[in-house]
Amino acid sequence: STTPVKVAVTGAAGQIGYSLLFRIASGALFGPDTPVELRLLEITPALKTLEGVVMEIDDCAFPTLAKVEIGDDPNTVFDGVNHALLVGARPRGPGMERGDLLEANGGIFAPQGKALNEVAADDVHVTITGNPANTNALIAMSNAPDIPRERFSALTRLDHNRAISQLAAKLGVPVTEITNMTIWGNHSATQYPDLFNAKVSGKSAAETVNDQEWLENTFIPTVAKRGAAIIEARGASSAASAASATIDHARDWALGTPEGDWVSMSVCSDGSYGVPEGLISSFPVTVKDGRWEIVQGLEVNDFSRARIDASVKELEEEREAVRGLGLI
Ligand code: NAX
Repeated sequence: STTPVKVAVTGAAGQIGYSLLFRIASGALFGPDTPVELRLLEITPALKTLEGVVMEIDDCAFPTLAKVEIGDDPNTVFDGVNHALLVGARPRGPGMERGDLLEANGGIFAPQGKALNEVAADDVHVTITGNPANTNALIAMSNAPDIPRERFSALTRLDHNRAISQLAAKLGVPVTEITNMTIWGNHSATQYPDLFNAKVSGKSAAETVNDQEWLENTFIPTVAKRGAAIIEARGASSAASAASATIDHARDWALGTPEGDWVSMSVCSDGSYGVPEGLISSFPVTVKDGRWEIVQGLEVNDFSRARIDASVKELEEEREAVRGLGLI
């Protein structure tokens, strides 16, 4: 039989965890023939809740689930893990400034980066979902000098999926007709979903839509502010959709992207498209054999350029702030 793939999930007792763990255990990440071992990290006060979640996981009798371990020490939980999904983060509390938020998350992602550096498997792939995801990924990466930088990524796949869904709805086509979508920049309100390189049934999405007013004043803000709209409607932030996107991201990173298409991932910039080297920014990427590559040679028109630059500027400011705090 195959050796189980060890998958760590942090913030496992949270909202996203409650959806994510069951999907991973049921085989949604690596398919029905690959057993998985779950390694679940929580803070000490949440361990009892997590025990309850594990009771429910047990009760599903998932054939693909080999084992579940839980704990509050990253050095134990991350031991030998092949994939780490870092979901747990510190939300912005009342009166918290951005600097406070970055500092609080530095207190989570710096030690978790160090622990992964010490004990994770040599092939570890690290996905950061917890917000501010891009800068948390930068902090984790900077604290794990022995893990290659390309093994850290942050989640912009939810934004990518939202953009596909909005475009398909506008045109009245199935989501399967939409390809080559890109989210550029930061997972924040400044993100830029790009319809100029996206395709609908193989043709330019921007030309098919042929409505710059909709693109600019409806499509972009709807995608960028979707998280707030979900909170407004549901009374809680996106959870099942964020879990689903985390699965899509980790699965495509492990198993590859389809021929002719690409996905959006926030990865360490090599300077492509004028994004300063070392920033964790969202790009169009293809994946083969567990390695991503930024798609090269796409046209970036003036409209796109201005929006990408604005989002990247925000990432640079966040990087300056965490540098100032000594977190990277
Ligand atoms: P919850 O507050 O429901 O759960 C977070 C869990 O993390 C809690 O159980 C908490 O105890 C745990 N935690 C806190 N510090 C920890 C630490 N040091 N080690 C381990 N666990 C720790 O939040 P949830 O709705 O699950 O969202 C989790 C994160 O995802 C948030 O930061 C949220 O902002 C972010 N999101 C990111 C998205 C993305 O697209 N990148 C979209 C969805 C979501 O907003």
